[in-house]
Amino acid sequence: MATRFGQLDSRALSKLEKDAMENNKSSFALAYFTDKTEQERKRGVTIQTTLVKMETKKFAINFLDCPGHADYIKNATNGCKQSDLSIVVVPARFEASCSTEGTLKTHLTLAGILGSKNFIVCINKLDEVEIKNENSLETAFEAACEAVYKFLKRLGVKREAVIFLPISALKGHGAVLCGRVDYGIIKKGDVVKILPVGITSDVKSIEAHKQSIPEAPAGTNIGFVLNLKGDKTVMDKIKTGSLVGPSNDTNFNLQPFYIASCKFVCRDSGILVVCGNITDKITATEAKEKYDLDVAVVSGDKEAIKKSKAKK
Ligand SMILES: Nc1nc2c(ncn2[C@@H]2O[C@H](COP(=O)(O)OP(=O)(O)OP(=O)(O)O)[C@@H](O)[C@H]2O)c(=O)[nH]1
Ligand SMILES: [Mg+2]
Repeated sequence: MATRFGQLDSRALSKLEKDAMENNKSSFALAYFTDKTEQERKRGVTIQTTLVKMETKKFAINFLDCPGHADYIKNATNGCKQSDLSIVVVPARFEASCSTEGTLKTHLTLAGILGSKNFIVCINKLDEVEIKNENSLETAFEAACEAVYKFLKRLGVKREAVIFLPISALKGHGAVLCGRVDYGIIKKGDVVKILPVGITSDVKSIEAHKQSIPEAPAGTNIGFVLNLKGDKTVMDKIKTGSLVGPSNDTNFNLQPFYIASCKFVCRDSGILVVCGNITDKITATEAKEKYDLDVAVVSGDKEAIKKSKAKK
């Protein structure tokens, strides 16, 4: 959120990474954004409630990061009593948090009693859930949602007042790309290349109409997960309008290829399907001026672009 709202640019993030590394706490770099005191940073625990202001065109949001540790519930109360909406982060392996020793119930009760009418429940650390079969992530997510909602229901919170989000805050859980297969067949396990960035990855899973499918022929609208290991720098390079095709076809001009626009787990999606056979050159400027594409499309079939724009 802080990155999106312009509060944390790459320079500031590098500084946090450096500070966290110096304390042997490199996995806490992002937490250092709101954990600012020496004690918090050395221990890797939020102690105080920290305010960060974020603004959109329409809203000014006061974002309060509250501590989760049992010793600092008093400090969390200060944050809870000022909140209209609570974002609750629960690990996908939720058992400890939901047990009588865990603090989740206390936090939800505080938030509910002290002012929050609405909740966003983020089920986090999905990367830690062992993938035993294709549905296991979904099953883990749903089980965690159910466990959390049990508490909220007792507080009289309606189901419609809760948004449940699957997240993997540290690394992301692979990139999910969406688009329409225009040519050929895309199969689970295929090694594909994304243009223009030239990133190669294998296809971990394919979904159509919320069902996992082993392959998708031309004409299918699909979402497919790439095995990018949540590498943010790589994922940020994949933009709306990217092309996805077989990795062994260096130009994508001989073989059939797939087209895709991009979205990521837990990010807003800007979906736009672009391009067709690459038979003609088109520059990024031309793409912007003629077709209003924000990507550095290096080459593409102008007719196909026109067609896909018309389809939107
Ligand atoms: N594997 C994994 N670890 C994560 C994820 N998100 C956070 N962590 C790790 O969990 C640890 C705690 O992260 P924090 O951001 O401090 O968690 P918090 O909820 O703010 O904790 P407190 O405020 O101290 O209660 C750090 O080591 C993070 O790197 C995730 O998605 N996956
Ligand atoms: Mg914290």
